[in-house]
Amino acid sequence: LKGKVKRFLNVMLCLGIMTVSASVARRPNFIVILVDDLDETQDSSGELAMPATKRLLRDRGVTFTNHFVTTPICCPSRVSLLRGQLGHNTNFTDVLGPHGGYAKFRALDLDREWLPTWLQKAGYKTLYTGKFIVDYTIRNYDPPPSGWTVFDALVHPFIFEYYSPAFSLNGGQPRMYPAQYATDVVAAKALAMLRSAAANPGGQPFYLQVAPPAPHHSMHYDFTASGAFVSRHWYPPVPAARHWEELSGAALPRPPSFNDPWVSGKPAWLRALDPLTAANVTFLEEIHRLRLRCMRAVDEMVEALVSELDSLGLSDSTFILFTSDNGYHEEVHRMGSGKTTAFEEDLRVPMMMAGPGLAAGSKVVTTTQHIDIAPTVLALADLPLSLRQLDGVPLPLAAVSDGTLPPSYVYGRPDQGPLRNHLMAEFWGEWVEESIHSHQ
Ligand SMILES: *[C@@H]1O[C@H](CO)[C@@H](O)[C@H](O)[C@H]1NC(C)=O
Ligand SMILES: *[C@@H]1O[C@H](CO)[C@@H](O)[C@H](O)[C@H]1NC(C)=O
Ligand SMILES: [Ca+2]
Repeated sequence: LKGKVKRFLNVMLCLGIMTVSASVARRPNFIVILVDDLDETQDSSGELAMPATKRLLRDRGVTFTNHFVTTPICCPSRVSLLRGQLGHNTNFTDVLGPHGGYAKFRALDLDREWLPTWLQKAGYKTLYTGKFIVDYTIRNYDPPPSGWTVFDALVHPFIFEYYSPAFSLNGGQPRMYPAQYATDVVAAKALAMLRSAAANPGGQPFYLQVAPPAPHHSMHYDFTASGAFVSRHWYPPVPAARHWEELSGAALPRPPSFNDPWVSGKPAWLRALDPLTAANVTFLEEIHRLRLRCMRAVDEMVEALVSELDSLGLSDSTFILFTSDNGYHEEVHRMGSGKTTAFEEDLRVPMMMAGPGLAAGSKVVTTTQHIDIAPTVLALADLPLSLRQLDGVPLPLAAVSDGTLPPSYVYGRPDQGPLRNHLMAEFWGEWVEESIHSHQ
């Protein structure tokens, strides 16, 4: 293809009709797939549940083997990712108000300076579908966050209803998809967005973020007749009917921290936990299998997106990333299932990236974090990184590149040095046990 482009440009030059815009390389496209609560340490993101994702992203691209979130819970993590900024600097530190929630997001104007806005100013089409933040609801959906050409997001209280999700398109009246499977609805929307971006006669590049709510627990809410909140309930995640019987032999790994027998020297809240019973473990293993089965539909979605990219001829000009908003723990350190702790299970997440110039099957071992994703997108799009709010640095791609990354692509910043050997993680709020034994 490169040869063809060169020949075409030569012909244009000979004809003397080379225009200025033709001499500027087209900026790359991006697809960022952000799943919900997928761990890296407990085998939920492995070959078993996601064979296509591994084949299409790991084998064709780069795996980041030490990638961590900065805040191990969804909403702060999602906002940090899109602003390239740590939670104590966004000051968006929780799921709901007063320290998080959509009202606080709006009050802090967090969508004035963030990745979609920067990309949009540079001529990108910016597309979003799936879960944005938990507190984007059937009441506050309008106005939607700014910066998106199309914003089609799940709305609370239907975000974790796997079989009847509801979405608001560009701040419009929420629409429910009764009996349809959430991940499949997100996949269909993402594919439609991809096709329409590809068909764009203006040739604008695009940034597409796809955020299925899997494999998060299912949640149901009770309200009074007048709409006041009464209570919320956690239930196990719900796989698509076609995957219900799969992976019945899958088991949780048993690391040394499994049902930790040595809790002395651990934090007081952890010492206060009883050891898990055999019944607890049986239950948690079943949750694990349900999580894996939920990832089967995500795997199909990834495969459909990549094969659509291939057939649209966009694989050579599109970077595709796969990661999760936080990790997850089950039955380690005596905990049941959940996230938000400072344990590695909750902080470490899968991170794969494929695209033009990235060596197939390569690995980056340097410590990287979600705050590095926005700077990476900016650098690959050849946009300035001078924004003061960026706490992250572009991902270290030089060693895994075939030399065709933009010349301006530099890992790190002069004031921070190239190599990071630490990670930063912070969390404010309450630790919640998500198992069915803890209805409250
Ligand atoms: C951060 O938000 C909290 C409320 O969640 C507020 O009390 C505090 O003043 C804010 N901090 C800054 C620096 O704005
Ligand atoms: C373990 O089972 C006991 C008894 O049913 C229950 O009280 C406890 O909450 C369970 N622990 C977890 C982590 O699920
Ligand atoms: Ca999450």
